[in-house]
Amino acid sequence: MHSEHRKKLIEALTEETGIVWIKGASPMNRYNTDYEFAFRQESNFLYLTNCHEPDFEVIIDLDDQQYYLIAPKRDANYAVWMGFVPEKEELLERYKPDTLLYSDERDAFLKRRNPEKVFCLDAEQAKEISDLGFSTDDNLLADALAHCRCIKTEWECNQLRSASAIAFVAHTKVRQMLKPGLFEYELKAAYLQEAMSRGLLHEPYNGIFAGGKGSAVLHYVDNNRKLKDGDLFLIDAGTEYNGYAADITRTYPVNGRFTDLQADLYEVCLRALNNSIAKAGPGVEMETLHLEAARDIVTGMKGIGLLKGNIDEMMEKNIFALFFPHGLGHFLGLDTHDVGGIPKNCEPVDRPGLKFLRARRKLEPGMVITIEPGVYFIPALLKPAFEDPEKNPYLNVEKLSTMMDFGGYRIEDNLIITEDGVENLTRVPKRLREISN
Ligand SMILES: [Mn+2]
Repeated sequence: MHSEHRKKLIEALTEETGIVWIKGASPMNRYNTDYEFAFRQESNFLYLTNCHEPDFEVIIDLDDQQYYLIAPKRDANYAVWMGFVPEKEELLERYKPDTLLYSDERDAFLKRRNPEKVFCLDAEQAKEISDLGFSTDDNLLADALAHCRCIKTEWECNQLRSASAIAFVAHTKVRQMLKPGLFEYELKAAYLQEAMSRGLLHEPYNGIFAGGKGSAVLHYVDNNRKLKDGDLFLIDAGTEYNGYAADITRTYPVNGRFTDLQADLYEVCLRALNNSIAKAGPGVEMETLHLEAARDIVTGMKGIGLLKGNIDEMMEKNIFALFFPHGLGHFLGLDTHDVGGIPKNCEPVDRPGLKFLRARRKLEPGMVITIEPGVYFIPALLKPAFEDPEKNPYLNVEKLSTMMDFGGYRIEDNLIITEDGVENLTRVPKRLREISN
């Protein structure tokens, strides 16, 4: 599986001569203390090696396709404090490099090999090699890896399926527990219990467990408030399986039953999601999906009397971005906001709502994306809009002014783009009758 990833990279750099060198991640500490964060390998390094251990390096020779893994030379002191130091045979068996080197052998190896060019991930890593007197390139490699990583292999799709399957169990647990009076962190604890007790020790991102007005804060992570009867509850939480992420959001009524207005708005958000999923597939542009979802939201909100006026005009004047200020979705993989979403030659857009779209390209089979429309009532956006003569005519100010603590909705599924459409990885229920009594 990882040999396939290395092969893809060699193919992507087929015009080039020399070697790829990447330094994997080192442990990270909390400020200047000896408290060490849980180790998570850097994603490009993980992609090429499946090595979850700190302080390793990799060399891939573009000329003869040899794969070298460079292990840190550890001393007895390390074994005493940090744990088991594998023997050379164990490392060969575990990672199957063509050659295993130790860190103290690296410079001599590079001198012997004397590559025409060394391809590095970034300027900082390149400096370590150029200081040794070799010619480096820190431009091509990151793009080549993004090119490889954005089309998933079947093995990668299976990791993503497993991540989604466990996230399903954890999301279900939270939905079943939800009731007024609980603290947001109790739900987070229950979620993590389900994931961690299945061996998933890493979160792919800091989960959002937000009741009431916190649900309208896009990256709310305080998770410390008490849930109130009648409020919305938004959970945006994933799992990481062999490094691959699930990223799932649901919005529920805290007390198990939406009010009529809450239910109507839920349906607006859900319709935008369902329509986007129905339209997604090879050849479709993410920007088109985004604007069509925005149109669904504006149309739905007009239908329930929160907006008024001509839909085309509201689209033109970016009224949608007052309620849906983030991107419709992003690539998903080893990183939650995975690489490859925005091609290098892509012109930046400054349009509200679209400028945060993290995937702006034509979809192809093997790409994995999230679709996550949202409808939020954010005082920081709405209050100035009430006073803005360009926007005010489209807003039902009287009604919207009463909704400053209403919160918001986001519903998010994970999709694999297939030859003829999509495979939806997310099974967490989302129909109104499944989540509200
Ligand atoms: Mn997401």
